[in-house]
Amino acid sequence: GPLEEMTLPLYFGWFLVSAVQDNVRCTAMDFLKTLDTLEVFKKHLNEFTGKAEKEVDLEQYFKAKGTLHCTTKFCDYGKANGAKEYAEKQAVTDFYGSAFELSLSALFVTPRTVGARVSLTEEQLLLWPDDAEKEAESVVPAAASLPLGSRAHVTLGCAEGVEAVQTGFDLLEILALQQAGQQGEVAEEMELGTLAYFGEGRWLLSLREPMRIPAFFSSFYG
Ligand code: 2AM
Repeated sequence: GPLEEMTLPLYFGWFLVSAVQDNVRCTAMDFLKTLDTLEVFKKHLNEFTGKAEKEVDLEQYFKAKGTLHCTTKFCDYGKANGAKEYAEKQAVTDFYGSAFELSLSALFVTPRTVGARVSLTEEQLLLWPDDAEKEAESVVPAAASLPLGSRAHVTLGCAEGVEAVQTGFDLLEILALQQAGQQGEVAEEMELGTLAYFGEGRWLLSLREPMRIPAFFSSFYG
């Protein structure tokens, strides 16, 4: 009946401890503030605005999307493929409510989304669905050939009208380019790390020091 169907959440994931959410948000905001002042960014500004020489305030351009988390499995209250199987996985039931440390290893920006790449440990990969990358294949054809966990990220903001699910696709696109041998054009050495440009408005800041963030594995019902 309807009650049974409601027992599965909208999604499972790691939820950043609220005390560090502001930290991560501030780091991202500082990055955006710096990015849109860089000459190398301005040179490619039309990829964001559609027009040459217009200014863009990236902090306004991206809208926040609620509580910061790294989705492991989008269940859509049970309607998504494999939702029930995921919820019943041994690791999922064992680790439900447990504390983890997430490693945020890069920040990325595209005309659609801004996010943080999460580099998962072997233990964290136990909670990662086997088909998370393959599921993105229709959007990012090379996704299925990327290592497990490649899609792991925290959505930090989306452009007007863009859904959060896009953030993972944007990350996979950049990683697929890297896998194909494109290391991106080194654009700037920043305090936080090295900024590389991958064309079509795609920017990746590899952090010198990954951010280690406490997070709880849990679920969100909405
Ligand atoms: P996100 O993981 O990129 O932030 C609620 O919409 C949450 O589920 C968001 O965090 C969103 O994206 C994620 N989400 C929505 N649809 C999804 C899908 N089809 N596959 C994976 N994650 C999805």
